[in-house]
Amino acid sequence: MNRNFRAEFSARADSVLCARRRTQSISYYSEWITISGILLVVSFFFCAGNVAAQNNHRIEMYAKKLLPEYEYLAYGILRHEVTDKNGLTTDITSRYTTAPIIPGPTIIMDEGDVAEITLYSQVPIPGNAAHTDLHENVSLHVHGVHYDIVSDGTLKYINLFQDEGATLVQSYTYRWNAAYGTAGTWAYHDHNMHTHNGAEDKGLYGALIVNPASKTVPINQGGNIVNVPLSSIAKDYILYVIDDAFVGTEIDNQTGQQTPIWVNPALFAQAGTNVRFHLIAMGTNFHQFKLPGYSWFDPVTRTIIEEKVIGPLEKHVFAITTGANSSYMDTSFEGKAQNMVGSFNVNP
Ligand SMILES: [Cu+2]
Repeated sequence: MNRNFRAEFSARADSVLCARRRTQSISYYSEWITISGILLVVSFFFCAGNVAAQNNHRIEMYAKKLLPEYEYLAYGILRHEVTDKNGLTTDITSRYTTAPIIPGPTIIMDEGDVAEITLYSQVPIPGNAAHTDLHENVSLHVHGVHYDIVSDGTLKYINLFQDEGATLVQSYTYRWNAAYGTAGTWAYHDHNMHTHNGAEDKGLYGALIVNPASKTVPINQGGNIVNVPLSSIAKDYILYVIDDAFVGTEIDNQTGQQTPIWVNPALFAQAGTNVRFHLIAMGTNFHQFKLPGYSWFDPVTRTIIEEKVIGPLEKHVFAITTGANSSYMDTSFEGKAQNMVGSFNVNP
């Protein structure tokens, strides 16, 4: 209800603004053909950009045990439909594997999009004597984007309002607003299961990518920072950096297909293409990330770097143009001790 209102409101606001700009430019037309022509073109592009940006996502997810015999828990996707501003709906469920995965499914939105996500609990698995509490909560708590208090995904103990999670007998629906200014890569995770901080450490975590409305990505090209089109990013690698390993998902942007690649995965790319890394740290350790032979743009210091220290709950997103084979690694004392390294294979 609230979401529909907001979507409709902003759709109207956009069309009013766009109409006003066009009227303005048309009134100039009689006097200065050139100026009005420029204004018309500019306003058309501005409006066209707004029209393209705002999508409505309807997502159904579940949480369950990764495998019946494991203690690990994981999120999976049941359905993901996207309706654009023209009312055209696309079902993109087939981009995901149907099995539960760690990290959980990567949810990709554009800056300006809204999402409605219904979570179902399949934890505990019926018949498993170890966990049979029908009231056990599992939730989605997200960072970075906007939401109302009912979509915090925490327990009443924390939010002082209500338990915001799914149980075995009841689903829960969250609304996320990837408002302008929220572009970035963000964590989502459970906040309710077993403890008041959730079962994140058992595998209930995933990533949300909010792609910028500018549709560009900064990249280091021979020491210069160049903004390349987002559409030129051939692959996205999600690498959760946990205390003793990298845990990953690979996204092929030509098909949108998401493939779980698990622990310290081998990454593959074609030479001369642009790829983007999304590192999200979880746990308590500090990590020193390196990809020898490569340097990249650091959005925080706005300099070109070749290593990055990532602490608990921090994230680091960067894009590179692929050249030679390499390995990504955590070169901190702890990272070396745990052999936190994976190959980066570039096919010529
Ligand atoms: Cu969190």
